[in-house]
Amino acid sequence: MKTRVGVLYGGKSPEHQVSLSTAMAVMNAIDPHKFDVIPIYITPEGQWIKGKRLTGPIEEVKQLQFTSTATAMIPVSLNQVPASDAATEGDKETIDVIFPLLHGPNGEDGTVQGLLEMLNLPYVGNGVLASAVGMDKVVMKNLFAQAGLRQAKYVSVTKYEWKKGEEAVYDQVEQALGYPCFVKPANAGSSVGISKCKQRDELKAAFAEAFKYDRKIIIEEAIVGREIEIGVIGNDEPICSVVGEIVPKKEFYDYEAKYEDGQTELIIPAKVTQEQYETIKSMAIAAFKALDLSGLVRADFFLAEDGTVYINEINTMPGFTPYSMFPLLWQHSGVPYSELIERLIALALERHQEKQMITYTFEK
Ligand code: G1L
Repeated sequence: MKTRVGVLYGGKSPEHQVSLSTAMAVMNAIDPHKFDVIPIYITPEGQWIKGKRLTGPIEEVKQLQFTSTATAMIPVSLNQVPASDAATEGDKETIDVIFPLLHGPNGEDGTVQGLLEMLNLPYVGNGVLASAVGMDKVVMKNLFAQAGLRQAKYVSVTKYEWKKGEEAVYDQVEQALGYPCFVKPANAGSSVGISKCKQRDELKAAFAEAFKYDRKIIIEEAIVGREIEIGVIGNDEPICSVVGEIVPKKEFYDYEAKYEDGQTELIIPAKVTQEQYETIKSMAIAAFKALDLSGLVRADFFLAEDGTVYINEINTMPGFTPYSMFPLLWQHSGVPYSELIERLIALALERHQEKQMITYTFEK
């Protein structure tokens, strides 16, 4: 019996298109001898539309952008696919596991994961808590600090505190961090509203800009160094990939640099010493445990000129096309794209089975 994978993509998000092309790559890479693929599209308006089971490769993303309202579904019917929608007669009526390829406020912050938990459906990737934590740079860094992980100094400010006394807040930031520093909305889903500041005037403008996107912002000391990333997969026994380096062609890795071709160069494996690689691996595993991650994560580091390793952030839903850093790291570690997808699905099922053994009621 083939495992039935529901691939969930699209969504009310600025990354709708990224999600579509990622979903196409994932669906085309899934081994059709082992899996049935059921596409589930969330329109930019937020409507859920389930497609028929795939019977061949997808040639263009257009094929995934269903418009028919005939198959419109409410999310809670995810685990009861109507027989009338089956691609062939005799199609089993359930989905075994969901592959959520969604980004932004409803997809990466734990909300979709929560819905899937309520439906008791296994899903690939991180759970509710880890997804939510990964979405908030301040909470993430507070947990890194508690785990004793070396990181850049940072300060968090709410819009309320800022409104109450702007100058006092700037003084505090200058005292704690100095220049240059980065100002970012705390919400990690947002690649907008980020500035690098070299003096007070720029700091003021950066605050105004970042507060357009969130009620909480983070100001970080700028670390001079190389950007090194590593992939981690697993549940209770996470394993690490080789490391990769991002060489930005712009001053810093902003929204455009991230998504426009040719704006960054990836070097895999990155040239680091064995000792640096060991440090990065153990910090990535420590972060995985501290944040209660499961399935996968991409952990991002700075390697300073003196060789000191700083953790920067983790990404619970990294770029996932065959040309993105995370899949490439695994390819260079001996796990090709299709196998990576299979392993992630197996980890999802394993975590779900473990969870079924937990007792939620008290019996007398
Ligand atoms: F399901 C996984 F494996 F956890 C997963 C989910 C989402 C991996 C990678 C992603 N990434 C994305 O969804 C995106 C970055 C392409 C956003 Cl649209």
